[in-house]
Amino acid sequence: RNYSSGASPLGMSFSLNEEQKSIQDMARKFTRDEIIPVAAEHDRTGKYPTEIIKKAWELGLVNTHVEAKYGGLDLGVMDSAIISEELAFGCTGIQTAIEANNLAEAPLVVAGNDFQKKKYLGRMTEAPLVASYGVTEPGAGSDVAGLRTQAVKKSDGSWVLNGQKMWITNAGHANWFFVLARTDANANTGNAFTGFIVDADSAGITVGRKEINMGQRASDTRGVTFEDVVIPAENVLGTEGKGFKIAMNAFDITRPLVAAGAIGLARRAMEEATNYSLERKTMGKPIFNHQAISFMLADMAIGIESARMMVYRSACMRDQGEKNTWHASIAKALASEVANKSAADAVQIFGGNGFNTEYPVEKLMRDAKIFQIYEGTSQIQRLIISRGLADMAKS
Ligand code: CS8
Ligand code: FAD
Repeated sequence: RNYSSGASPLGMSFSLNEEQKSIQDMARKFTRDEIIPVAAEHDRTGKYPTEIIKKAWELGLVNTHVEAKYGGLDLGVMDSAIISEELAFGCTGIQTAIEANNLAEAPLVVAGNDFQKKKYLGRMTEAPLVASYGVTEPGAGSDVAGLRTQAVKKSDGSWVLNGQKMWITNAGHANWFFVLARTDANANTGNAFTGFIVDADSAGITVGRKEINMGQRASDTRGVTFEDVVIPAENVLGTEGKGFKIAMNAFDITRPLVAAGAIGLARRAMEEATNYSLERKTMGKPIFNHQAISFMLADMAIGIESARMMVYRSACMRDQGEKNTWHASIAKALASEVANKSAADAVQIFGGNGFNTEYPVEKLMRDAKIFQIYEGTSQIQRLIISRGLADMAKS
């Protein structure tokens, strides 16, 4: 056979290319030098990582998927996943603040027109701004079709937005919001909602207090109220009525990235626990030499390596233009569970020290929990996965 076209003789490659290796090196170095030294302080104070975001932005580690013609690096989901894992190794609170930009931008990547991309993605590459993705509400999180924020079209084509969003990451610092609102009371889900780009300085927007969360405390989460906010017609994203599908399609990009973040956290737990267990002695030997301990570490490696394969698979599928919703849900459900088990076991391996804030693993355990909740809970991922099974059985 002739493989001169560049195709792998095995049909599949498990190696990063040279560009991806250098992206990984850069993100790893940035995490080591800029995130790890300040992570505990941001966790303790809840201070938003403005300076870190600025430095990451200067290196191109933020807004990774913005196209070159709008000033971005035009990286793929796979490239972005490599960055997410590395940043998350340092602090998933800081990584979530950075990642939330990718989420806010994803609906524009999916459905934005040239004018919208130039204006709203372009400005993200001109200055270290942040943006937010506003879908969840106090009364509807998993059930996106149940959201109640409403937008009504006026005779001049502009829209008036009313409603309340909840748990919106970056809301206290956002320059603009992606907002999903009901625009047709009677249509089915696929036609009832419209996506809007809303400038954060529009009259009628009230941003709530920073929520005090269990973990990822560097990240900024708030409620946002929209009261008679006027949105120009040019800020309707894609086709009127098709917002639900745009919002869902955005998750096909970001769920692999969130899963990659969970893997970064799990890898940190594994490395911290391995190092500790090689040093700490009981019954005359390092605790690593008690099989009950080393097998917990082996289980972390099993989880991390398998979950990373699903992240890479779902990310590459998206980059190759294949529908990846089902695979992204598997990656997200698996990686978030691996992160939680690895962090809890790392605390166990550290013993009493694991329960104390002087050591890094209690933070990992608090930070891990949200991975099973945001970007679709573990139950919602299983809903998507099981529905997929039924569809496959019927086809
Ligand atoms: O409601 C859906 C769901 O996914 N729920 C979970 C919500 C969620 O994940 N929220 C996360 C909010 S953001 C967040 O947490 C940020 S965390 C902080 C930042 C971190 C850093 C990034 C559901 C339960 C899966 C679906 O609900 P249903 O109401 O049952 O709708 P469906 O019948 O499945 O679909 C309705 C129509 O939409 C189409 N659809 C569904 N999925 C997709 C995708 N792409 C395109 N279109 C889609 N993925 C579906 O085909 C239906 O269209 P029809 O034409 O009607 O057939
Ligand atoms: P609910 O939907 O009320 O679910 C409660 C429980 O019921 C969960 O265990 C759930 O899995 C389960 N459940 C619900 N429906 C089903 C079902 N059909 N079958 C089985 N079990 C079910 N949202 C945004 O839009 N933008 C953001 O930037 C954002 N950032 C967030 C940051 C943080 C720190 C947090 C906490 C949340 C964030 N969210 C964001 C919201 C997040 O996506 C939702 O909290 C999540 O989707 C769950 O929704 P809910 O909280 O309303 O829980």
